[in-house]
Amino acid sequence: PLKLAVYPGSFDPITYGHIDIIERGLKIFDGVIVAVARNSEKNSLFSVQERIDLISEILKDKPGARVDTFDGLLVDFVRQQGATVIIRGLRAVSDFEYEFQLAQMNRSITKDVETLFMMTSVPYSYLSSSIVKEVSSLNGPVDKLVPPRVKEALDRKFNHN
Ligand code: COD
Repeated sequence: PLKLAVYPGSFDPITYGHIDIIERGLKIFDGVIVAVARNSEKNSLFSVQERIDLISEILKDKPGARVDTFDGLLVDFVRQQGATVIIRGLRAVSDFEYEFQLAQMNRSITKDVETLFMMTSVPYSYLSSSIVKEVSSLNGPVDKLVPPRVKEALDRKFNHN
């Protein structure tokens, strides 16, 4: 049977840090479903649809990966998809507390879904969607942090060029 993993998040917007985790996930699993949480719409820069469009553009040359959205409980979505694993990325120690809480809560809901943590790659260890939005809003360089499509979308949001 196919081994499927869900990589959930806000992806507001997707960065090279996320893409690195997706590519590494694809080496372990037959399929990776990048799942944009609908509950992350409030206080977001990009709408869920805009985030999906950017992600599908990036995934089009990655067979095995696809993008979807979910409402409600993550573990319910994971089971609906026939997946058994949630992939999460870990950067600094500061990620640990939140990730630990999320994984424990999901595990208390169901034992059918396992959370797998992947350490960030060194070049992306300081990279987050929030820092990208801040740098871009101040018209700073984000070329090494996000793909060109995402940079264009950020420039449009912040009325640059
Ligand atoms: N390097 C490595 N990993 C990274 C990097 C990087 N540079 N940047 C981000 N990541 C990782 C993050 O650590 C995270 O694991 C993942 O990529 C996605 O990041 P974000 O910031 O887009 O996603 P979050 O943390 O906002 O996602 C939170 C969820 C949407 C997963 C969560 O809110 C959720 O599950 N919501 C659904 C409702 C639910 O089920 N709640 C109960 C669960 S207890």
